[in-house]
Amino acid sequence: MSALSPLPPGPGDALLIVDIQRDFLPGGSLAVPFGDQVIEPMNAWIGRLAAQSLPVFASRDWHPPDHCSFQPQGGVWPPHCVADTPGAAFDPRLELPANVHVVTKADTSEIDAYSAFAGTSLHAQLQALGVRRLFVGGVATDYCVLNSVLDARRLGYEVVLLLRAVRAVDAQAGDGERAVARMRAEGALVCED
Ligand code: VGL
Ligand code: ZN
Repeated sequence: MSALSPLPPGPGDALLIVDIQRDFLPGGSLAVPFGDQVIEPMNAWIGRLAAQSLPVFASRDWHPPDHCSFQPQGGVWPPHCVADTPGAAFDPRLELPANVHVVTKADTSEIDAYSAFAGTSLHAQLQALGVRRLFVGGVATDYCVLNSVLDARRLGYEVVLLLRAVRAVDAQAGDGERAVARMRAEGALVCED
C-alpha cells in the first residue's frame, strides 16, 4: 500500500457523495439523525473539487416498491428511496455540478446493496478517469458510507473520509464511531475539515 498523498485535492482525485437523498434526511422515511448537517460541508467539498474540474460522483439508493430490504417484504428498513419518488431525489440543497456522475444502486427487488460499488459501474468509471483517491462523505456512516469505503480500499483506492460530511443511523449507540474506526483500520484517512 502506498503512502497517502497530501490532503489538498488534485489530479487523480474524485469526490464520492453517498446517498444524500431526501428519505435519509430529517423528514424522510428513513431519516438519519442530523443528516441534513452534511449538506453544508459537502457543498464546500463540491466547490473545492469542481474548482479544479475534478470528477464528482453521487450515489443513490434506488429501490423498487417491493424491495427486499423493506419491512413489508421481511426486511429491516421502512420503505425508502423508491425509484422515481420524491423521497429518492437528491436533497435540493445539495449543489451538485451539472456534470455529476450519478451512480444508481440496489435497483432490483431481490438484492440489497449498501456499497456504491456493488453491482454498479463505479469502479470502471473511476478507472477510465484515472482516479486513484476518493474523498467520501454522505449517509449513512454505518451503512452505505462504510461499505463503499471498504470496497474502495479493497479495490486499491486511497480514501479520505470527510468526517464533517457524514452522519450515522446509530441503530445501536456507537455504530457510527465503530464504523469510522473500521474505515481507519482499513487505511482510510480521516479528514476533520
Ligand atoms: C442505507 C439503509 C438502507 C444507506 C441504504 O444509504 O446508508 N441505509 N439503505
Ligand atoms: Zn436502501
